[in-house]
This record gives sequence, structure tokens and C-alpha cells, in this order.
Amino acid sequence: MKLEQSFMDFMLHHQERHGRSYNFLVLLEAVQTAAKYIQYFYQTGSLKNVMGEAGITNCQDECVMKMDDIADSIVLHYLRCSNQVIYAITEEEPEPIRLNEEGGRYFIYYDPLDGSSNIKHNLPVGFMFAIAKRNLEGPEDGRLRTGSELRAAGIFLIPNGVFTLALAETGVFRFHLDETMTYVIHENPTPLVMPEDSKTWELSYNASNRTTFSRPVQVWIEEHESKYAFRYMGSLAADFHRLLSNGGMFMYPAIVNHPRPEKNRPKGKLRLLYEANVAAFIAREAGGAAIDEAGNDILEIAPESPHQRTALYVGSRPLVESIRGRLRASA
Ligand code: AHM
Ligand code: MG
Repeated sequence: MKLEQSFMDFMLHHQERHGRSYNFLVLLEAVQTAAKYIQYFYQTGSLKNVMGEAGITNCQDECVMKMDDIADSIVLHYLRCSNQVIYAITEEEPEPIRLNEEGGRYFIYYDPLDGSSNIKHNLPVGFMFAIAKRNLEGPEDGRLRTGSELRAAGIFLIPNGVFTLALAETGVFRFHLDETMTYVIHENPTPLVMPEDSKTWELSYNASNRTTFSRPVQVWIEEHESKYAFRYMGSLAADFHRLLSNGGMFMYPAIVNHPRPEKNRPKGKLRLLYEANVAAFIAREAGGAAIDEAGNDILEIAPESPHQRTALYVGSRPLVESIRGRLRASA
């Protein structure tokens, strides 16, 4: 019988090897416990009648699903129990949630259930999170951290039971939920690398929005689409998950040519802190790249507000650089 290494065992060794504190482990333990509860509720949700709408809208005026609410309460409960968090920012609450302002060491930004339109079909969604550390050298001002300051970011793919974790300057690792609800690392912990070779590349974007993209983006798509497979599940967590293995590029461009101008989204749709930065940070650690509509690196954008939006192009570096050239030339 071959027993796999558990996620926590992997992390313990990682922290020891790098001479790092155990506080981070306590936080990750809370995060993975929350993910397992979300997984449980999601798997059994149809039987409990919790896969529909909650009948309310959130601070971003988006329809809240019952599962969004459940997942958010679960995450917040375990973060509070961990005592490691100064404040948390969640997609579901307008303001940062203050937890342990004195003793906490970390900031966490999260989307408890990304890909809401998949919920009622039981299709893949994700719990996405990004973690930054408090200033240990001097006074902490509590400012929002840029992506390049993150120490870790991850995606739990639900209900598939796959967890992808990127650690700063270390790489990206993937864990699978086993029969005992333990996340284990399969075989040896070789970091995941996003393919730079185009044989398996895929393009991923909402094709029904295509005519609303800027002209340079539309032209770029026309020039490249026949070379690659097209895949879109409507859940960044799931779409990006494929790209880590197959390579290619996920895009959610700015919407600038909508026939009903009030529907334009010149700043894009996805949220910087807990969606774009999570994918961008994982991509960077896997050798890929991520940019916004101006061709700037996502991880260098200084956040101004908790729910700030951005356009996103993320994936294998050659493709991201190719569209960056086009976006910059048209700026
Ligand atoms: P959500 O956080 O409300 O689920 O919205 C984010 C999701 C992403 O997962 C996905 O990439 C995108 O919105 C899909 O949007 P669209 O339905 O416009 O294609
Ligand atoms: Mg989301």
C-alpha cells in the first residue's frame, strides 16, 4: 500500500526548510477546513435545496446564491477561529472584516465561491484566496497589498476536490482530496509549470462578448483562434485550472463596444484582489504571466478599493506577451 504525503505534512516541511513560522500553517489549516465544509455542502446541496438564489444582491449589486452565503459564513468562521488574520476581504461584504487587529499576522482576500452561474448546475466553482503578511519591521498601516506582495494564493476546485497552491518564490503545487477528506500530494511534489510549448494551448473567454471587446483584441482573436482549442466553463477557477496543465490564455477583456453603452465595463469584470491576483500569482509561480487592458502586469497594480475590477489576460507567457504588444500599440 502506498500512502501519499498530506498537504499539512508537505507544508510543515516547507516551513521548516525555509525557516518560516508556524502561524502560516495555522491559517492554511483554517482555509483548508473551510474548503472541505464548502465541498461537503456543495456536493449535497441539491438534496438540501441550497443551490438556488438567496433572493438578495450583494454589495456589488450581483445576485447572491444561497451557496455563496453558506460558503462565505464557513470561511469567515474558520478564519476567525484561527486568530491569525488582521482583516479579511470577501467578495460578499462591502468593507474589510476586522478580525485580530492586534495579534494577527496576515491579510486574506477571498472569493468563497467563484463561478456562481455554475452553482445551480452543480458544475465546478472555486474558493479562491490570496494571503499577504503584516509589516513585522515597523508599524502596520493596514493598506491593501499589491499582488507582488502576496505570500500565497490558491484555488480549491469544488466539487472536484483539487487544490492548487502557489507559494511565493517556491512554485505551484497540486493536492487531491482523498477518501478520508485529506488533501494529499500525489507522487512527488514537483512544482507545476505552465506549458510554453503551443501544442496543448487553449483559449478561454466568453465568446458571446466577443463583439464588445476593443478592436485590437477582436483582431488578435481573429488571427489566433484557429491555432488553439477553445474552452470556456464560465468559472475562472475552473477555466484557469485547465490552463495550468494545458497552457494557453484566459481572457476577460474590457467591454467597450456593447450595443447598450450602459452595459460597457471599461475596467473589466473580474475583481483584482481575490480573482485576478489569485490567477496572476499562481501563473507567475508557474512561469506564466498576467496583464490588464493597458498591458500592465496585474501583480503590479496598486489596489485602491477592496472590490476594484480589472480586465484580465492570464496564461502562458508567449501568448500574454503577444496580446500585450497589441494592447500597448493601440493605447
Ligand atoms: P462571480 O464571482 O460572481 O462568480 O463572477 C466571476 C466569474 C468568473 O468565475 C468567470 O470567469 C466570469 O465571472 C464569468 O463571467 P461571464 O458569465 O460574463 O462569462
Ligand atoms: Mg468570483
